[in-house]
Amino acid sequence: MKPTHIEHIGIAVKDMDAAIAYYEKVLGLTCYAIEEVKDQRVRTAFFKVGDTKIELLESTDPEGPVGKFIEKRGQGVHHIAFAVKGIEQCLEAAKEHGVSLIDSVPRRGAEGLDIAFLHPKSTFGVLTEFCEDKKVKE
Ligand code: CMX
Repeated sequence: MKPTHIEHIGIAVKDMDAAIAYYEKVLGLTCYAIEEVKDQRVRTAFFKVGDTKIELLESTDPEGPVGKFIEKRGQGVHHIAFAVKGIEQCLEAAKEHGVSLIDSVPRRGAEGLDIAFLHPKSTFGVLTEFCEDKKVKE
């Protein structure tokens, strides 16, 4: 397995509108999409920086993953997502190396990508995501 690039960096924020204003006004980026991912109990906002995106994450439920993260650890970098090809095989390879999988089967994430998370306890403290855009053909 070799990721092609960092697909996005997920950043947990308490106030999405205030965070969007910072990324637009201070960094000069443009928010091109806002999307709620209901099963993850988050609202997301996206910015492009070259091939990589910044994904802001605002919790819609204090008991959801981002709500709990902010409660326990505060705002900040929540996860790093690698773009991969053949996400199922990448998960299998990670598992063979002893990595604990949060998602053993990919599921549908924001922007229609197939996504799966690896547990931060087995990835040196960084919640790690694999992403594959199956709409993109070789
Ligand atoms: N990065 C690093 N460590 C994290 C973490 C994160 N994002 N979230 C939790 N942890 C740590 C906790 O601090 C805790 O560490 P300690 O035991 O040292 O205190 C440990 O992981 C276990 O945490 P927990 O509170 O017992 O477990 P949670 O119920 O909070 O679950 C996790 C943690 C990662 C398994 C869960 O958040 C998860 O399944 N995440 C994947 C899905 C997700 O994050 N969705 C939101 C984004 C969706 C999107 O991008 O669209």
